[in-house]
Amino acid sequence: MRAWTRPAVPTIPGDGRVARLFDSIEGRVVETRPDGIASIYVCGITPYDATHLGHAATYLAFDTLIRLWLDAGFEVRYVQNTTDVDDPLLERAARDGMDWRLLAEEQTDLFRADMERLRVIPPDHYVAVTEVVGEVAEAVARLEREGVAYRVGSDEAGDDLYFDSGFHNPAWQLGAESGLDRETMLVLSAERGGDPDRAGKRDPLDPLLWRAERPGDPAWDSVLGRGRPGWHIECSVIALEHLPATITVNGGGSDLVFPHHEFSAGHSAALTGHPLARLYAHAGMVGYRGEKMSKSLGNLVLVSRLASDGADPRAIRLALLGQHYRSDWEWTDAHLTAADGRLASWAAWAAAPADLPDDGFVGELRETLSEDLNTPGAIDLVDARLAAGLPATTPIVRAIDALLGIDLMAG
Ligand code: 5CA
Ligand code: ZN
Repeated sequence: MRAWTRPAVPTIPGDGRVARLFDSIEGRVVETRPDGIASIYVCGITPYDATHLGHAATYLAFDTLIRLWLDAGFEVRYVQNTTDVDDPLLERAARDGMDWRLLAEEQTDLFRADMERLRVIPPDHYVAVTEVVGEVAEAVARLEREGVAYRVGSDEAGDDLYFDSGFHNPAWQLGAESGLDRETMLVLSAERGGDPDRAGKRDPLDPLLWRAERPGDPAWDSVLGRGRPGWHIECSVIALEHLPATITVNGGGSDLVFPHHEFSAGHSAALTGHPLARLYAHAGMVGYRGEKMSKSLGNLVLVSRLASDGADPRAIRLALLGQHYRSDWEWTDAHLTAADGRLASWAAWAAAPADLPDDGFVGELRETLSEDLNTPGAIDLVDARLAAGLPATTPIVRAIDALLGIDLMAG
């Protein structure tokens, strides 16, 4: 599938730094260790109610990581999916009396336009689940042959297939990534698309790999008969299709830690014998009016709405980068007002940059950002430079563009 237009990313003088990042398994900030090529898979949207500020904040976090890797001279390979067939999307389409394909297409278009206006670097491969149904079915069939997937019969349809989360694999163990106890896993599984109460499973936590066709449900012909993919396996298969068996970073929001990332990693380990990723990174949740901003609650602030109300996309970007990616925080209009003021003063300061070599500031910016994507710290550094009456220089203006994605000379 087509992604979106890549923003220009200037090069900056001097050497970039290898980014350090909080790893959910280790529970601490560690060095990202790209193996020559830096590979990353970030979970994409389920295309409805796109693009709210929570989505945008998560993609901006990984955009910052990619910008740091590029600055450090790595070749980056980036893959993102879109969950263009799944229960929540189908439910929304049914609620609105809309064809689910049309809803997915419209919302994916809107998402692309929003990513482009926020100058987010696009993935090299942007893959819809509906493009890989055959590959998913083959992967599930292989897991069944190897005894890691099993069938659960249903009255209304053929057999569904489930993943045996108790299988023995040196590259994966249930709970290693999330660090959660069983009770919490059961609660989250029920809340986030799982079906712990379904009879006939080996373990209530075992996730669905393949759903046999039900009347009125979208389905595809495959080696498993007619049906459609489960949620976690789509990300394992799409990542494996375009990236090495063990990628540098697997990313998404913290609501994906369990069950989604835990099981994507499990499926992937079962298919390859290797861990899915060296490092699992999770962005905090953006809230609005007292709750997590979410499609199910409907407490959304959309990027496209802010833009059509006249917000400069650079100010939206600056407002989101003003919070540390790992914290949970709440959006208010004041964030945008403050970012707008900051953008205006930065742009005035940078209007005629001095053509001087860097005086060490770019190094400080790199060092700050490379320590777990400290974007608020980087913004503070620029603010402090302005407050001190020090000039904007060409290297600094280029660094703000390359690393923070904000082109102060535009607009
Ligand atoms: N399609 C799946 C992933 S395979 C999915 O979770 N889609 S989503 O549309 O619900 O979310 C897209 C991305 O935005 C995910 O990485 C998710 O973790 C993140 N996200 C969702 N809500 C928020 C929020 N309120 N704050 C920050 N990130 C969020
Ligand atoms: Zn995913």
